[in-house]
Amino acid sequence: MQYHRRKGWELPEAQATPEALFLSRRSALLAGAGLFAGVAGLPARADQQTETDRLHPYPRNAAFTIERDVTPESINANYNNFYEFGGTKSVASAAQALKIRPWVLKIDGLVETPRDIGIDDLIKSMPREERLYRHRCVEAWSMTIPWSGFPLRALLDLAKPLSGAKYLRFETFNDPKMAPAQRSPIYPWPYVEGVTIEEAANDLAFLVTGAYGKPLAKQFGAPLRLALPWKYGFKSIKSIVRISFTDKRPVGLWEALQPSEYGFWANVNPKVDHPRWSQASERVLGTSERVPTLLFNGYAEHVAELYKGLEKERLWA
Ligand SMILES: Nc1nc2c(c(=O)[nH]1)N[C@H]1C(S)=C(S)[C@@H](COP(=O)(O)O)O[C@H]1N2
Ligand SMILES: [Mo]
Repeated sequence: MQYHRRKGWELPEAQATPEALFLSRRSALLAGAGLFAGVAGLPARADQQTETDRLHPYPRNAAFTIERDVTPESINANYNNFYEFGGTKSVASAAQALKIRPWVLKIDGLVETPRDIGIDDLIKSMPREERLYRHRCVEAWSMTIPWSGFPLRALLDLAKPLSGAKYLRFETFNDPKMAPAQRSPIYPWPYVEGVTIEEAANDLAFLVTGAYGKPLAKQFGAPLRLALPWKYGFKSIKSIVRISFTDKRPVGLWEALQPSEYGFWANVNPKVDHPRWSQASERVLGTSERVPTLLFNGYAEHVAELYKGLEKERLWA
């Protein structure tokens, strides 16, 4: 994050849709319409056609709608942070190299029964819904996305943590052949993030398997990513392969790299600036607006309670 500051004239609107992205959208649309199975002569794209694609769209949960306009998909899908595929915002095309099947999620550590579960079996067994969420990057830009997925709490119910489990530690794939930027020795790969078990059980904590009513595009962190909308975006780890229950506070990739700037809690607070820039306001992607940033990114009523008694912690960065 700290290595590339976007210039004012690098408008995301000016970026063309990469061909690979266009193709994956098109095949997702065809799959959604149930056309793929019956059409002869189409190239096999096993990578993009999955057992659970047809479950989209998930039913909208009206409890999580918001007043802001949804960020147009073409803008969101072409302005991403996914450092495994490069250090700019234009990684959508490179991220098409991400292989999303087979994909196995490992659940281990302090749980009743550690297990490996295939992503489609997981998706089929979870209570699926769509939610509109705000997303606030620590770099002071924001967007609004219709995420599809299931509450992280449902995964807690599946995992059955033991009483000693205090934290969840999430890990992204580590495959420099597939994701060449993982050859960079600057970053302590794989990408890691963590939350407390209380945060994981909060209503807002959401595991994402789709966006815009479709299976998750690769650059959004397919096939499974986190959405923690009251925290800065770097906490919302992409392309998760492992969730470990532990008694030790996990150290995230950014915290390991730059502990003076990025910490464990990373809750959004307009009054606590980043050491190198203000967090008071944010640029809304897809518009020319700058709007005031809200405490807990506007989600205080859901999460403020979690931090009572923790005032001595560095809760805001
Ligand atoms: N594995 C992984 N997860 C990640 C990142 C990343 O580089 N790698 N970037 C984070 C940051 S800084 C942000 S703002 C969001 C961006 O999500 P988006 O590209 O869907 O907007 O993903 C987060 N999760
Ligand atoms: Mo971010």
